[in-house]
Amino acid sequence: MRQWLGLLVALSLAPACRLSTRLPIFTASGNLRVTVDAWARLSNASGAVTATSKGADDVPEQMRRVNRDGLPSGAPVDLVYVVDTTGSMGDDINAAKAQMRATLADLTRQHPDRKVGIVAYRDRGDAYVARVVLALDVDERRIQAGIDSLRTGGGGDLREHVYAGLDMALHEQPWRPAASHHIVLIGDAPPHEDYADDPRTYASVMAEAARPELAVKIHTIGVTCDADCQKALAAEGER
Ligand SMILES: [Ca+2]
Repeated sequence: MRQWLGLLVALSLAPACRLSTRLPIFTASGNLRVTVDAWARLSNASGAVTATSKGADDVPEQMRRVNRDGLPSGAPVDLVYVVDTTGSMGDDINAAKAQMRATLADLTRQHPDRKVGIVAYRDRGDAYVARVVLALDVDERRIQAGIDSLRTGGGGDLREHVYAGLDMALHEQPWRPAASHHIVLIGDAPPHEDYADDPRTYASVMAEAARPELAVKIHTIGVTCDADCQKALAAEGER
């Protein structure tokens, strides 16, 4: 039965695969589709950019693509990276670190009045669930140092506490009232939708992001699932 379902979903994805090579490899469990859909659900609501990396080396290019296609020209810009720092994200974050100088230079050229902040998130049971790594800052060295300080670990099950990361960025960053507000979410696993006792949900973050005084666009960069991630996907499919 699972094979038939897998075949059906694979066939339904086939036209999209012809249109774009950026879609990650599809697995028989169907859960990767869950990740892609969860990301699009976050970014489509506000007309933000939905990007998918082809692999770790493609992450910096996708970051620059969001800057090019997702930010308004001629306005002050506040941009907060909300980053999954669980174990499977190591090579993707290293790629972002290595090209952060070029990415920032690119951003500054297009948007001279810009501030950048960073929020890291993991999951329950890890060293932290979410934390502010850098409050919105104009200084290039501090932004680079913030990115360089990101370490990966933990994660446990496949899903991570994406909504805790977004909630922290929305509530605990010093957004400038007159700036255009943007989150760039970078991760490879879908959000936990099963934390019934947690107020941080899809509905809560979307409502907060849409508040007129805040008006934050949530752009997403879905990271291609590496070997560890594939193993976790397969495990979830068997539960
Ligand atoms: Ca997890």
